[in-house]
Amino acid sequence: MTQPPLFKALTISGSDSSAGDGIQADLKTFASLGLYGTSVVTAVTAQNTVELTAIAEVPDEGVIAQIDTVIEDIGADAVKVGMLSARSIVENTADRLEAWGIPHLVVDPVMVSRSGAPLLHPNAIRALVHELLPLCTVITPSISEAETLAKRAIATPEDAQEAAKIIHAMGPDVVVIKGGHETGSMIDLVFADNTFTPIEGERVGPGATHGTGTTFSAAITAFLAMQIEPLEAIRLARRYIENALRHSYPIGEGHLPVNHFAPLPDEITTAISAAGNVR
Ligand code: PXL
Repeated sequence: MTQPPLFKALTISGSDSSAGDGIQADLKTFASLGLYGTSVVTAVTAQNTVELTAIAEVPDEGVIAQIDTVIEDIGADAVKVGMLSARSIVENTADRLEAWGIPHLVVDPVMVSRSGAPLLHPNAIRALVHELLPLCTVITPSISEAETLAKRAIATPEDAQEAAKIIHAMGPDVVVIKGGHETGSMIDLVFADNTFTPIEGERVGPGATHGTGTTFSAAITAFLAMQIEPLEAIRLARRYIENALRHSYPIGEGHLPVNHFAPLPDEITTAISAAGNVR
């Protein structure tokens, strides 16, 4: 009997002790979409739904060993990078991913946590742009992250288009500037193949926001691992995060964690079956 494919996705990111964000959100997303998820921890954060109280970075040798050990044996159909914290972690991650030749790389250029704590040292941004972005398939900045990367303010849709072009020129095949965290428009702007595609989202909330950006980029990674085309992967990931937000857990005193295991919309189960994944 031949086995159907079991797709694998790797996340390289920080641990969130409240399990709504970071590595834990990534692994829950991968599992709920039927993938085998693996993880490389870059930093251990002490977090709850209200605040982030401490960060302990994993030493460089530890990060390198985790990447090499997982990929050598298990491999990865797609990789996601989230919280990298230090410049040396950015440099080593880029070096190892380049050496292994990853098929799809999603970069979520997280810079501050939901509660406002720094997740990337300012001196690491250059390394992110020059070493990681040339390897990147899809990058998912928020508006403020896009402003930092493109070094220009975004006040209008035209500004966002300009920023997307600037970031695209740094290497990623597809740039998604997320509208979700801002008030007003909920439109994600996608730039790929010289074309802008707005992806309309439903605004869910307020209140449930712990882990939204992380879960969105993890879901894109999962769909890319299933060999789904980037634009469709982004559209499906939008549906996935909306559904997870709608069913968020009433936990803690702060931002509610999204529910990764909410029953999936038919559109998503159909896409997973069509991709041939086993769930
Ligand atoms: O809000 C993003 C975030 C928060 N905390 C941890 C993370 C990330 C994103 O990757 O890793 C630990």
